[in-house]
Order: sequence, then C-alpha cells, then structure tokens
Amino acid sequence: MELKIGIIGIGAMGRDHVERINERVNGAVVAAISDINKDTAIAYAEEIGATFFENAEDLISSEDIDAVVVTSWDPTHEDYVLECIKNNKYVFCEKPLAIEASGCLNIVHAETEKNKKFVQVGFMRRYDRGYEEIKHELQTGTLGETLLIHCTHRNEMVDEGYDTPMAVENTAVHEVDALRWLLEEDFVTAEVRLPKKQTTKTHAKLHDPQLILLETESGVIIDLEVFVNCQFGYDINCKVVCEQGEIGLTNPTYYSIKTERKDSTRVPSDWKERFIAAYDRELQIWVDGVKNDNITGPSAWDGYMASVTTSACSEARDTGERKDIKFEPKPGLYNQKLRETI
Ligand code: ISE
Repeated sequence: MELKIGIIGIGAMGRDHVERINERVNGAVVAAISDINKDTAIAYAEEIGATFFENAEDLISSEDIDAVVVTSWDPTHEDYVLECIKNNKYVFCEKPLAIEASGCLNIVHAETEKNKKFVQVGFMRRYDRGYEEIKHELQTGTLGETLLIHCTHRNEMVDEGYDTPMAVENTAVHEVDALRWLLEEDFVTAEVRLPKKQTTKTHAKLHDPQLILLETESGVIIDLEVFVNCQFGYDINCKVVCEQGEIGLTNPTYYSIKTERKDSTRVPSDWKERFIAAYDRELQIWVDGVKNDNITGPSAWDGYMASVTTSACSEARDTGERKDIKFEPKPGLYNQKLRETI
C-alpha cells in the first residue's frame, strides 16, 4: 500500500521533500498540497499530480490523506501539528515544532492525552551516517568517558533578515538535538559569548560569529561555534574528546583534486547538499514507521527539549550570564526505546 502524504507549505524545504518522497522514498506518494500562495500551489499541484487544498485543515482531515508533512511558515507549525493529532494523523514537522517551548508543551500534552506519539520533528542529523557512527562508537565505550565536545556550525552566508537570535533558534538548534541524542542526556546550563571581533561580512542585526557553551547532566562540556557568514561553504564539525581518543565527524566526500601542489576536497554549499542522505533516510524511516504504526524518530518531547535549551541560550546571550536549563517532568510516553543506530 502506498502511503498518501499531504504537504503543507511548498517553499524550498517543502519542494525538496516532495521530490524526495516522489522520487527516492519507497512506499509513499505526495497526494495533496496546501500553501498560502494559492496560484503557485495550484500550478505545482498540477505539475506533480497532487490535489490542491486551499485550507490546510481540510487537507489534514481528508480521508484520502494518510499522513502529513508540515513545512510551512514556522509560526504555523503548532496549530497544524495539533490539528493532525486531533485527527489521529501522523505528522512530520520541520523544526521548530513551535515558536515557544510552551507551544511544544501543548503538543506534548495533546499526545499524552491520546497516549500515542503522532509527531516526528525534522532533526535530520540523527540520520546522518557520521553522527550514527559516532553514537555507535560512544555506545561501545572503548574510548572511555566522554569529556568534551567541540563543534562548529558554519553557513556560507545568510541574508539580511537573519538576526542574532536566529543563529541559536534556527541554526544551533541542530547541535542541541543531535548532541542530546548522541550523549543520551540533557543539558543543565547554557552560556553564550558574543566575541568583540566580528566578521565584516555580517549584517546590521546579526552578531557573527557566536560561541555557545553547554554543560550536560553528567558534566560533559560542549563548545559550539556558530558562524553563519564564514564565506567558504557549509562546514559542520563535531569532535568528541574521550579519555583515550577523539571521535570526529568528517565531511562526506567521494573525490579530491590534486593540482599545483594542493590536494583539495569539496566543502558542501548548504545543508540540503551536506545532509541529503540523512534527509532521505529520515523520511524513509518515518514512512516505514507510519505504515507499521510505530514512529521512532525525534519526538514532540525532543522538540520541546530543543526549544527549552535554545531559549536558555537566548536568555544567556541577552543577560550575559550562565543560565540553568529547566524543563517539565518527562511523560512516560516518551520513555519508549529509540531507533537503534546503523
Ligand atoms: C537552516 O534553517 C537549517 O535548518 C540548516 O540545517 C542550518 O544549518 C541553517 O543554519 C538554518 O538556517
């Protein structure tokens, strides 16, 4: 049986997922779309052979739609996800799950009331082969205790609409989730340093770069450089320092060019290129999970924890102080075992 998926929001990420589902994911098809830009959406629906719904709520409740993907404007995520839960429909929602942690909590409560997980959040790094290998290595424990983690999250450049808080909420949020998942523990404190020296390539509303420091429950300290106008490409690094060695992410690459006494490999242009395989696996595993009535990816609780942590980072940045990260008790529904890696 082919899973009939409805997608709300057909901007760049929405179209990327349409292509992915229709061309690379097995067992699913995009059967419907909805978007506030009606004319563009109607034309696009025709092009891909999907039904256009003017009203996203009608798409969600339609009997012809088995599951929903939300890639609309961030402030609309919470309502659409709640609507899906109300209609007992599985929903894959791009980050952020909601604008505020309280919104994520509304979703957590809606799920706990039904005692079922309907929501998966689009934290694709959990499906990246490199992160999976690191997690696997950590689980074997052969390198001893984890002590420190050094990360960089660099984007080639961002537009003038991108401001200082977005570097945390939109960008660093990926490390926040990936590292919680890697270490299987939560963060307890957050600190943000805004270096006096900034890149001349930054914009009026953006402090670039920023340095985030997080500490976990067991005492692992993470330093994360967020540098979103680094100019040379999309550069994601993660080095886990253990008692007896270091485990590091490498950029996936299949060739190098040697010329003029230089040996070079490509730096990806953006996250869609860098994490293409992770996005594909993420949606394939989600589709399989929906069909088996058991989704195992990043949950609404993970969306909430990411939001609580990034809010603490924002507060730390604005006050210049180290902030404690406080969160609600975790409902039992979210204690179910996560997907095994690799
Ligand atoms: C973007 O929204 C993403 O999700 C990317 O993964 C991240 O690297 C980028 O900084 C964000 O703006």
